[in-house]
Amino acid sequence: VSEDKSLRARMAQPGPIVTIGAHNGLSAKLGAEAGFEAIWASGFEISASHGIPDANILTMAENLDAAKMMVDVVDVPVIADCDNGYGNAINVIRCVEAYERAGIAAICIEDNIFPKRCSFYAGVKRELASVEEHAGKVRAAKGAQKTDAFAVIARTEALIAGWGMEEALRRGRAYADAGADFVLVHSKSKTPDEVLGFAERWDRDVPLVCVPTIYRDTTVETLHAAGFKVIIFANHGIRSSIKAMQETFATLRKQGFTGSVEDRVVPLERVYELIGVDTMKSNERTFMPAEAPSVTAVVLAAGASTSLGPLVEDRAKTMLDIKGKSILARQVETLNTCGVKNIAVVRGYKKESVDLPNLRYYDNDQYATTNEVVSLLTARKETQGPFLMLYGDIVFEPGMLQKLLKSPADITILVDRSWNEGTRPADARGVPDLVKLEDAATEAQGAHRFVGADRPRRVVKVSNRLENGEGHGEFVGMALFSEQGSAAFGKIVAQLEAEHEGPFHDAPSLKDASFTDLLQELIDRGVEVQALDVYKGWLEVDTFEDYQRAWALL
Ligand code: SPV
Ligand code: MG
Repeated sequence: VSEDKSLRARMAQPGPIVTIGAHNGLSAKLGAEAGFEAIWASGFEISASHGIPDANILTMAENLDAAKMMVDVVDVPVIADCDNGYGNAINVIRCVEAYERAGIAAICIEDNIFPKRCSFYAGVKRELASVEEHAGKVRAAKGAQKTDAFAVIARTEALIAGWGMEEALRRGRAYADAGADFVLVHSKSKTPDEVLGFAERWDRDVPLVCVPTIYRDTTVETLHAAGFKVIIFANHGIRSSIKAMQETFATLRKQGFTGSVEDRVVPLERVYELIGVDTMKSNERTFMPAEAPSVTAVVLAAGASTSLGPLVEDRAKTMLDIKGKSILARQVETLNTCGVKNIAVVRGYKKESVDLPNLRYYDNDQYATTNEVVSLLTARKETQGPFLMLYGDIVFEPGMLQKLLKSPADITILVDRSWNEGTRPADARGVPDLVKLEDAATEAQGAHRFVGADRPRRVVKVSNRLENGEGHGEFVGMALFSEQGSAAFGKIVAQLEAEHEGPFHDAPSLKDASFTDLLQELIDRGVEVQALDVYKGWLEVDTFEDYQRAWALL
């Protein structure tokens, strides 16, 4: 027992040690918070909290577990009610060893025979151990403790059993003489006369303990003045909680809505405070890897498709149905699965058809005369922090997105290294956005089969005008911007808007620019853009043939 949790240390100080009964960690915490000097791990409360009588039905181990819960969460001494020591002197020895090891300040053992009955139950068999036997248990307990800080309270039930004052005093003295640190005299008289009378005749140096449950109008001051050092309010915690729960439950049952009991219950925050959620949070911050800031997805879905004909007569391309689900619905599902919950969609062509729930919408009403960069800037608000740019007409495997989201780089794009394997017939594909990488093995060297390594590579060029053989892969239409990446993006875009005139990379002007033109601008201005390899697993629905392939693939 540490010094501050020791009852013996506290005993040397003046004034009463007012103790509150508890049955678990939470009730012990409330007791300590209310300012009680010690916690009484009450057999009455612990049994009641298990829903069973206080009659040595619970084992020592169960009582010890409850007491340990208390020791673990309070800084005041915990006094454990150990009934009759769970058996004879031999049981008492093990009891002391176990409780002292657990950090309990003191145990209390009473002279009931095993199995005991709660002192207050009327009409139950009540037998006391002989004074010699109980004094022997007290000696056993004192002999078993390892440290001076530990204390043993010997309790006599002589008054409870109706054996009279003389017997109570005889027993109290015998236990004090056997080495008890305190003597508890228990009474169920409605007046304090018995315990006050006992105290008056007490002729040992050993301090006294009482439990004023039935003589309920006697104050701590009176009892302390009479000679009681420790005063135990043994069971008022659990009794008040029974009353509170009963009333709350009855109201809830009747009213059928939780607001009906809001004024009877503590706010959730009070529970969090009691159990130390703040400490847990700060420990999370200190000891656990920081979570990546949450990413917002911006889906570019404004453009009108020229080559899908009647399929997109009444809807935006992103709303094309593939096996019962639109492209956008599939994207949202995958984004959510990967933990991306903030999703913004830029609409344009047939914007009213894009109406999935829980998304934020931005409209590029100039979609017919502008391109991706303008669309992206329509949702500028969403690009202030980490964001993920996504074309609205791609379907892809979740693994690709997972891989991209893990990238530590400031700007990362996914590049399909299988693009030139002929999986997309030349006549069916649009003009692909090709990506040229630094240090990448070229197709000519036959090394592209070894791609897919997780090592990111720097993008040198991205364009739909790269010659065959010059590009190493195809831009998949997904790009991730970190906090820094989005800051660089924002700064450069602002400059471009203010100053740029004339052609812009592959586009005749900034307003006609695609996302890849913007990427090239970032690269040309020295911003590093990294590529992560993927190998198939996605497709862009641009033509009728793409659409057919999507049906076949999914
Ligand atoms: C207890 O709290 O379990 C006690 C005190 O032993 S009393 O219930 O009053 O006996
Ligand atoms: Mg008890």
